[in-house]
Amino acid sequence: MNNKNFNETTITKAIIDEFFEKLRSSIESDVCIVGAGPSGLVAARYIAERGFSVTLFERKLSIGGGIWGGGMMFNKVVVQKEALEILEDAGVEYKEYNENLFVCDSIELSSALTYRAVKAGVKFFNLVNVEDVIIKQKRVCGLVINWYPVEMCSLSVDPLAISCKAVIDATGHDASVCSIIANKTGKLKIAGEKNMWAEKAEEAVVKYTSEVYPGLFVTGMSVAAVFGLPRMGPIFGGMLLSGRRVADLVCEAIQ
Ligand code: 48F
Repeated sequence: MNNKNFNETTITKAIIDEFFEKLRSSIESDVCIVGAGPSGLVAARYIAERGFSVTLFERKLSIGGGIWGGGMMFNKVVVQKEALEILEDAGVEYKEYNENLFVCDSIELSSALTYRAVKAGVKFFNLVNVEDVIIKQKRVCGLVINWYPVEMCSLSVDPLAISCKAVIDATGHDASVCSIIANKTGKLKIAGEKNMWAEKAEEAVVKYTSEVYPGLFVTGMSVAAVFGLPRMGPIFGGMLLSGRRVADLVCEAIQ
């Protein structure tokens, strides 16, 4: 039996055709987000829902960043009251622990945030590492990308470049994109995250979510790294609220 509509090479062509169409349509987008943790996923969804094209790069195989592991691999996620609206908007169920704190399942949260972002039209590229930015006229206007396994294996392979109107650093504790700019331009300072103080950190991470260099916005734990805020540990409301806030700021800036 030889069915040309259903054989190995046709399956291969289907993957290649569809992947390259997605890649080609992402060479120029409105917003690029680096990092698919809670803050990046929330930002991606809310920006895409407002009609902007959003491309998200995640260097790991899985999407979700630090959500999966909950706290110390106990896969439950704690969220404060202020962020419940975002859980509800994603269709995530939660349980009241006390009048301030609520608990949801980390697997459900990670999957739901990812699903909502996909359905909003966000284009995801996993296994892709952002290794540099493009700066023109003192403004970030694109990213330099390569396969993460290239970096893991220290291969000498040149990257590719893509352009956008705004970049969001949602890379968590690393603040990868901000660090690149700090190292190469000296125009941004990374203060470094401080010791744990959950309540203070949760408030501050939302307050300091902002544009830190023309064209570059920061959200989530990267905010704590850049501004020297305390870490908050395994509570995720601040990450969700920071993602929603950066979405507002970026949409306002590029409209
Ligand atoms: O760390 P991560 O989940 O970021 P977040 O949104 O959330 C932090 C919480 O998970 C947790 C916490 C809660 O209170 O403190 O830690 O700030 O996700 C960041 C993602 O960015 C990816 C990394 O693999 C992770 O999945 N990432 C980091 N650098 C790069 C990158 C890079 N250069 N290119 C692509 N992806």
